[in-house]
Amino acid sequence: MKDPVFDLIEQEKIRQSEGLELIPSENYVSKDVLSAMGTILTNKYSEGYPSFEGIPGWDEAKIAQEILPNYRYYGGQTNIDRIERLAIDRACRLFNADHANVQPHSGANANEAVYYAWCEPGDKILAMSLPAGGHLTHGSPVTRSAKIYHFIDYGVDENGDIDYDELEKKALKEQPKIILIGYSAFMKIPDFERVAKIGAKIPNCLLMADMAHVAGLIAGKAHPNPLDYGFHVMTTTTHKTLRGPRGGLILSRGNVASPLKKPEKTLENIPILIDRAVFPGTQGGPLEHIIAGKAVSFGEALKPEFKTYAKNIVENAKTLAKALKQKGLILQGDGTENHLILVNIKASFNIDGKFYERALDEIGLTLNANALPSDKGGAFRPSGVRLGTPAITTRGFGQKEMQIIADWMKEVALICQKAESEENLKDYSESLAKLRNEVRDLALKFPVPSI
Ligand code: DSN
Repeated sequence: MKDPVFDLIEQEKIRQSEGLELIPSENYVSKDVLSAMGTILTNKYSEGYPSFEGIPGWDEAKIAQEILPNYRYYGGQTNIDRIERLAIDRACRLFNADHANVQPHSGANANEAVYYAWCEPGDKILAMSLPAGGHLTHGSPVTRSAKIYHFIDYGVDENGDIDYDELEKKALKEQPKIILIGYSAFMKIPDFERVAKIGAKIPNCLLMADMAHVAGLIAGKAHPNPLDYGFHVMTTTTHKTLRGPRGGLILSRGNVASPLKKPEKTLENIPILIDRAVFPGTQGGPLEHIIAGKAVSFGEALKPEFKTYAKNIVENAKTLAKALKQKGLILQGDGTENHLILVNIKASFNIDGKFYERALDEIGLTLNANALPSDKGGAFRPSGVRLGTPAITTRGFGQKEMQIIADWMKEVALICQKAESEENLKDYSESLAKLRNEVRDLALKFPVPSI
């Protein structure tokens, strides 16, 4: 009997094809990325690293042919080393970095490895608070890191921008070991230069940027790169705007050398400290099938057409934000400078984010309820919803389709307003079914690349 898992995968293919993905942290990989992931590379153990020695910088043809020296704990690495080395070199080119560690299994693992590389238990880390738009891994008390390190937070001002004065005041007072700029619900472009100047006043302060959401925009030159402004480390996931496989990545500036020798804790040695912190510090065997997928996606992001893609993501987000505002939806920060939009649906239509998320799901628009800064509704009944344009831009959506999505979102908000509760949505099933058909018709005109 066929394993029912495969039927469920087929169902999920239909859901993805017939619906529209508006969650700003999701995307659709290419066929090539998908093929690289589903390979026999999953059979191999390869703890350790390929060497950096004796290889001409960024000569892909040579890397693909030459037998590389390595620091691995298992034999049989001939092909694995070349694949991982291609991933590392492409990542460095893409983000203008001296070093890349492509092994983190996720963004959370990448962040944890950086804290472990640079901090001792009890050291201070200054990061954006979760309600302001920061991420769980930036010091939420429910995480392991928060039990080990001492997180201090900064927030956003009334315009939704980082409160740089607060950040500076706290940084100078607390003298943190890390200043972290990163977020999962923030619509502005950070002033990296200003933060780098603040960090330079604090001895041995590591400047870290968690750019998981905007890494693809940085790669496509539609967003500034923190490493160009004096930041030492940038972490990211590889599956959001970057459009690679689900996973993590750490980019850094500094000396690149053997991870075997224990280096002194200096900012110049950050690449080696990070390698040691990923393996053996916090992870075991790397997922080489996923690293192959990362290598392929980085190759795609190095192509000129990726710049167009990144530009279109931002243009679409700005158009969608404007259209939503025209329809009476109130936006946190009054709009967006990146790919992400945060709607205060409570203030707009007096409905909560979870109710609105569920009603939009009914018509095939997927986004997520999200707390707003100083939200009274908590994580389960927040006042906002978060949406974004990376996935629909991959499908080829443009300005015209943004207007149509804004129309649908307004119609569903009005239905929710009239229904007043989720149970009463059944009274509007005809209207919702009509919208569901419209979403499906449009979605099918723009196929998902890997399906
Ligand atoms: N879960 C991701 C997001 O949706 O923003 C962040 O890790």
